[in-house]
Amino acid sequence: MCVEVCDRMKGPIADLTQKQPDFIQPNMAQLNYQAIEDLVRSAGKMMLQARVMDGTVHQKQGFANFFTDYDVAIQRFLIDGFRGILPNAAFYGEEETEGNQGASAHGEYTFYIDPIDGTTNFMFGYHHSCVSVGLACRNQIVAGFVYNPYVDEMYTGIRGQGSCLNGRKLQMADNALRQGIVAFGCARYNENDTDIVFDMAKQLYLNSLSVRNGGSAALDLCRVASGNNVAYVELKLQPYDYAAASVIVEEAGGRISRADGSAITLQSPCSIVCGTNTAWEETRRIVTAAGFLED
Ligand code: 2AM
Ligand code: CA
Repeated sequence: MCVEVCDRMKGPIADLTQKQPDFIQPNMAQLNYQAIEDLVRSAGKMMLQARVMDGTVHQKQGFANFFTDYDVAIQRFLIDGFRGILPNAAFYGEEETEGNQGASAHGEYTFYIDPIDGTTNFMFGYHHSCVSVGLACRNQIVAGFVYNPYVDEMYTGIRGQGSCLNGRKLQMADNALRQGIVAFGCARYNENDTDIVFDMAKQLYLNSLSVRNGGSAALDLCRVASGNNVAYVELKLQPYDYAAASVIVEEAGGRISRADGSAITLQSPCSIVCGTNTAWEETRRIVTAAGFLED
């Protein structure tokens, strides 16, 4: 439960007047958000106990596209648990496990699950990975849960009720690019855009305090919500990478969209630009100037 606004977040408050789409109010009686949060936290603890050894790492299609036995085990654990919390829900997860319907998931409620976001970090001991779970009601994300077990940080966002970090309410100040750190993602499976990514990264670097490449889209998005970063961009991500964090960012007063400013998609991959109102606009201009065009 959220209790107060972090000191760091005080300052000019983001202008929310530009973006208040009608959103679905799910039947709250059906939803046990605390049970979902508890399960996500338990899944995170499974990451802490994992020992990534030879034989537990596997390759998916494409270069440097890995999954481990732990990605699969955690997704199984989550789907089993969510079935008990919200019977008849559909599942769009990253891994191929029983119950995962992928992009064809279609239901009154759909869980978007990335059991380990930041799998490469997880494999190489970076201690910067998370469990990411978004819940959609009739194709609109209504709640998001992102848990980093290494630092015991739980981000939550409930549509219309705000977002929190470990129970403290988040409210972003409207800082410009030059006032903060910008993270960008560049997954190796998206090599077509390599030149654009690094042209863009150079401009972000020159127009901000500095740049970072965190390796976990969900955590980089949540760092914007908490005010620790001012913007985030990645040119191709899957819905389970950003679904949960999208509501956390928006409820903290931030912006998230595709690079051209249009709404993010939940059935197919898209580019993601996120930031304070000001930094989001500045970042989108830089991405466009670097020559990026959405597929
Ligand atoms: P992952 O660790 O769950 O794979 C890093 O640039 C970001 O891109 C991470 O959030 C990472 O998520 C994501 N990413 C990397 N390769 C991916 C793939 N093949 N499919 C979806 N997301 C991917
Ligand atoms: Ca993953």
